[in-house]
Amino acid sequence: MWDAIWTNGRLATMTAQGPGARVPYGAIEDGAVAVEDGAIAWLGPRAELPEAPDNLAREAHDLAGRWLTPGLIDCHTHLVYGGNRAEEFELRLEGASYESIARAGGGIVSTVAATRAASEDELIEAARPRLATLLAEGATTVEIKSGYGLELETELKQLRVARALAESLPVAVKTTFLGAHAVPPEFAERTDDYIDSVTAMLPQVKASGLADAVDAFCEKIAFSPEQTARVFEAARALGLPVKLHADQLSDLGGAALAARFGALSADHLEYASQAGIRDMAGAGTVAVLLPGAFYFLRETRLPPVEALRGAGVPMALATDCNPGSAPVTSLLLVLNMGCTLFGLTPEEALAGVTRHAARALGLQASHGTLEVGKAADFAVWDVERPGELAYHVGFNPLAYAVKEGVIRG
Ligand code: DI6
Ligand code: FE
Repeated sequence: MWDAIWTNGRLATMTAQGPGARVPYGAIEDGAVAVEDGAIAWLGPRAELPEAPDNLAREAHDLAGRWLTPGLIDCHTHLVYGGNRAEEFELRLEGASYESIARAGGGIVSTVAATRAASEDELIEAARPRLATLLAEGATTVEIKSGYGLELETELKQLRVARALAESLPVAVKTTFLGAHAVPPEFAERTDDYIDSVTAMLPQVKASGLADAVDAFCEKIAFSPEQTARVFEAARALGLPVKLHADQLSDLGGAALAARFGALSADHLEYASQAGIRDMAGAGTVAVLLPGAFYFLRETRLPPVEALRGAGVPMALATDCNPGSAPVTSLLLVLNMGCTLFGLTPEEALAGVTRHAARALGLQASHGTLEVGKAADFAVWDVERPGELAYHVGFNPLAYAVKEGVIRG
């Protein structure tokens, strides 16, 4: 007896269904999925079930023709932070420059101050509704970065909050240490010294067990490729996987740098070069595209989607949820933006928040597709076709989600 079975649904497995004959969305019409111990135990056309569903599982659920997809994965967020930047948004729309706001103590430094000042409980309470909003649209795994502490104690506080959120909500959280996010005020004009301090934090971050990966912001307004490489070398020495905010505002060779270190992902990539894309393809580095930041910053330079597609680089999509450049908590909106702004197909967009998002977190063996042996993380949708998930704007067709075999309330 399996623990539970879902029948009478249409399955978007997001796998390649057999060589040659590519089936869109890896779809199985009139499918069934069985679950045992939180993992997928059986999956296929209902007609191939050996017996009636009631004889096969302790619980039988009727999907009534709805679509079932892998649970959604948001593989790039900064959703643990203090305060917000709505006031900065208003000032900018009244004509204030980013620089004048920063000089007046606004910008990223204001989020750092608010995050340092907040208690762990305050950060949990601030982040919980943002995370809950992602869950309400079918997210079952979310990555959360630090990077608003910029000193060890607060960075660890952010990572503890990320872990605590996973305890209090039915979601898996992967954490990323982003000490190299910005230069804190106490290191103004001493960027190299701050990088020394980040590499000195890394052994303690590793020992804490609070970080699953290490990220950095390689950009003119943040850290150079050389400074980023120093962080990555220290991470590699500790056996921590790396990811990179790369080529968002200018081409600093971030894509190639990420590939050189075998990064799980290179994220943003609006200015990535052809050579960088080729290196990513060779290294198996996932491109994480972030249309919410592109939209909110009113950028015009599009990421090289055609070149990424041509090179066979897997493309993930994520919210980049953060208070400065992407106050976004909707993966469904990101699906839509991935299509309307970046030219992805709805199928590519859905793969970007399932299969490829899992790979961007190193979870491709256990998450991201509907396959026997993988985690039983599903989203059940009231839609006629899976492309509808990218089509609606501001409408949520989620019926319910399942996390490790358990229906989420
Ligand atoms: N890229 C960005 O655009 C943001 N962080 C990052 O790595 C900005 C974050 C902020 O302004 O708070
Ligand atoms: Fe980011």
